[in-house]
Amino acid sequence: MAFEEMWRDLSPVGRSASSGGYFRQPWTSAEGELRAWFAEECAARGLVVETDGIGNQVAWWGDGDLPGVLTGSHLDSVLDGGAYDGPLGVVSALAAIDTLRARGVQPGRPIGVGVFVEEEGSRFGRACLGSRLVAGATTWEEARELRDRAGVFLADAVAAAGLDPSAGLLSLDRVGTFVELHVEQGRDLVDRDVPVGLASEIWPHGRWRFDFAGQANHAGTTRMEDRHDPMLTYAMTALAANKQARLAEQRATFGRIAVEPNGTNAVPSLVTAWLDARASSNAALADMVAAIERQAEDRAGRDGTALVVTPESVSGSVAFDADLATRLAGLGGWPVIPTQAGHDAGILSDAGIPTAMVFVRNPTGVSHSPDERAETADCLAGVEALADVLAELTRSGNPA
Ligand code: HGY
Ligand code: MN
Ligand code: MN
Repeated sequence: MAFEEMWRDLSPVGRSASSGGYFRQPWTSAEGELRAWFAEECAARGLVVETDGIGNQVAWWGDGDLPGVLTGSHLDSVLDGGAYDGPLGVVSALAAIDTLRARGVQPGRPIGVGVFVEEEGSRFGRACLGSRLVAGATTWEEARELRDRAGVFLADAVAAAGLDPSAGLLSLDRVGTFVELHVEQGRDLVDRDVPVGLASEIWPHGRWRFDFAGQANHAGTTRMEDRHDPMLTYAMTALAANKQARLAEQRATFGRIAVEPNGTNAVPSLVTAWLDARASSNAALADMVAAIERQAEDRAGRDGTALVVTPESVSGSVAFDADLATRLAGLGGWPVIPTQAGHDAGILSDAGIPTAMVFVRNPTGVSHSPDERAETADCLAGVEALADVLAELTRSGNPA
């Protein structure tokens, strides 16, 4: 089965020998290998790939004037990420085309397979950057100034990857419907004991940079009462965020921190930490982040430190097209469930394109981790489900 062959081909690309996790950051050699792999797989299927100026890719099966159905996902990963988040949607899209062809299906409208770059925002800090640029939710003028942790500008990283942003971006003009297959990042399908589900919504979520400024000083000769220690303000803020999320039954995480000068025997001058916050509604997200900020400010006042909070990548709630979800769920009696994970599907839905997501069961629910898994049988069930969805949306005479 092509799925398993493609999966085997992808498996070693960008994989860490020590952790077994993946480092497939955008515009790096590993991700460049994935872009080439995708082009080869499309060519092997007689599909002509278009690669835009920043590395987004699309290949269409069929032509004609009817709006097409685009499916696909992303190939980049978080730092030390899992194998399935992103690539499962791309491999399944290619395998679903194989399945449709094996079934003898002649789609009544074009089917596209797409790959969006920098979905994770793991290098330049903006989630779904590729799809945001294609959908016009972010402009190239804004994005080109983004810098990675080494200070490399996005424009320079793209050029260094052999791409030319002046070549422009993919067009969504041909896209009537978008369907993204994705490994579930949670345990809903496991608890329901079903291999496949559809998405109802994406929780609002975002990333805020907290800059805690203090006074560098000697770790030994500075009395505790004389310190202005930003590490303390950060530590209390991390505890406050966890408490606020638990009280509100939402999500808050500080997973990334940078300390200056990061010395062992000095009180730091600056601690920068990134809050990832998510909630079941826009209002609940705003309330929780505001409460965390208030507690951080209060603690800064007591520590004699200074705090600046900067929103870096915020996405409002996404309610997927309910009629589309109901129609597609009916194909297999699949449950329709919410997700707290952001996806390119959310960006295209916000751009006004009727969008659906197909989830594949994750036996542990673990994601953004080398331990992320999905059983092959469930992945193959996902391919069959995606083929059913694409057949339904492209059947002659059917609305997309
Ligand atoms: O971070 C997210 O929600 C997604 O996995 N990019
Ligand atoms: Mn992810
Ligand atoms: Mn993803």
